[in-house]
Amino acid sequence: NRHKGCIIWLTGLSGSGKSSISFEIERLLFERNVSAYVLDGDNLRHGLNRDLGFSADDRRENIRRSAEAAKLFVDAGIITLLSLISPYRVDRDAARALFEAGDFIEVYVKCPLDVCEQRDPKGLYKKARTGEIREFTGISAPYEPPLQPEIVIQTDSQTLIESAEQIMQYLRTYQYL
Ligand code: GGZ
Repeated sequence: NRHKGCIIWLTGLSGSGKSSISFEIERLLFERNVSAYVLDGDNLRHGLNRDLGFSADDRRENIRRSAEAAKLFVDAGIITLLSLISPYRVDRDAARALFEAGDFIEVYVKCPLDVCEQRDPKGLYKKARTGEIREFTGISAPYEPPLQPEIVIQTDSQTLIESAEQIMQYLRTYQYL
């Protein structure tokens, strides 16, 4: 049962819900016997990108390598989910350029900064506020929202199931499923 691959690129603030949505979709696709794989920014930074920090240059290189890795999975026909803050528009557009038109699905995981900061699952916002972590996205480093994302998900007002279903619907509409 071979499908055409695509990349679902989830961009948004830390704590916006990118990883949770990715893994929920991976689970839904697995149930349907569709090959899917999640590449998570935080995980990639433990291996492939362990030499990189959070300067604008390092983020660019992080995104470039992650996109190249994702491209291998897409070429293999896998629905690939990549969750990266990817705060700079120019870097996301460079990633998009690696893929065939239509195969790059930019998902803006939209959530107000104060809600992300309230969630603070790893205590990183607290550390960013005290200055213990520098160049933290949303606090001391920029986040440039996508201008024309294929999908916008509002995680402060919709459930995880609704968010995942929104992406599944897109995949059905564009015949990736
Ligand atoms: C942003 C940081 C930082 C700084 C550590 N700024 O929510 P998390 O914790 O689990 O995932 C975030 C991850 C961000 O890595 P990305 O590869 O997605 O970033 S980028 O696309 O901008 O290269 C966050 C944690 O690392 N983290 N320090 N200063 N996020």
